[in-house]
Amino acid sequence: MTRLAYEQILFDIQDGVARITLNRPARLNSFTQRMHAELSQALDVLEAEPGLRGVILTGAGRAFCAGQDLAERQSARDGARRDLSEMLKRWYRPLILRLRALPVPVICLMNGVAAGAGASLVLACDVVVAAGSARFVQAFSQISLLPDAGGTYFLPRLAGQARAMGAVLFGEPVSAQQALDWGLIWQVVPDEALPQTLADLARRLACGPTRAFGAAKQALQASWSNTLAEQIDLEAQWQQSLGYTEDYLEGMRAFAEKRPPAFRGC
Ligand code: T3D
Repeated sequence: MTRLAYEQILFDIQDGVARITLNRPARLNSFTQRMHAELSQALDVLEAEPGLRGVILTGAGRAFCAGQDLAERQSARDGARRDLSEMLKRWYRPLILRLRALPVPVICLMNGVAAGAGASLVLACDVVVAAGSARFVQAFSQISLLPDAGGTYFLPRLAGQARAMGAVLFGEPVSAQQALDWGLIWQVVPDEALPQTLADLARRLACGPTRAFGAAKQALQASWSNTLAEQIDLEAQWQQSLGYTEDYLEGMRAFAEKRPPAFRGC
């Protein structure tokens, strides 16, 4: 398969932590087919990376992501109608499912506005830290669509049905503080603290108990559809496996020696 040069994303891995930056700032990092292809290629790399310890996803410039690039949709101008499910099946579905399935935390550093499928992408991440000026816009109803890329799955589960319906139908922006209050995100930080926050998050992932993080991610996802009994059984299975890891032994030693643990992610 031909490898693409990364033009619409920035992608690197340092100390086992991958950083993906959506990089079309003039178009608010909206999704094109090209960006999807590059993201897909980056995910191929991540899925094959045995030393991966976490992923941080962010956007270049003032926006995180404005959803689908509407300039790629010419139907209003040329009158042609298109099957919108094609893009969703080909690109958005695998993007969301692959990020959810990665065995390491995916952290979204939401540096600015997230609209349409960009908002759904944020909600698919395991942890979201937003800049104080960031906002969610459920832009879909403005162009007579419904939320996609998992938006109708994540929104009611995280915010509750009433807030999800209000936000989706009326499309009013949801500020970072409101998103925090609604339970959509984990933290809000001042805009000027974003570079330091990125560095801190990368360090915490690089030094974290990667296997335990991955197990927690998968168990918390499974809890949305499991019964209590199934969930307790799943916890026992994961705990059995984690109990044999080097990092568990290191954690126990560090506790006994009254020092911080030095996890190696194995
Ligand atoms: O089609 C399918 O395949 C189905 C899948 C659908 C998935 C979807 O995501 S549908 C939803 C698509 N997204 C939107 O409808 C959002 C459109 N954008 C906005 O509502 C606003 O731009 C924002 C609320 C995101 C930000 O507003 P603001 O005032 O901060 O910025 P702006 O001035 O509107 O935008 C700045 C520039 O970015 C502007 O270009 P210009 O005038 O400077 O040349 C604007 O046209 C451009 N831009 C913003 N969003 C998009 C975009 N260009 C292309 N596609 C966009 N989505």
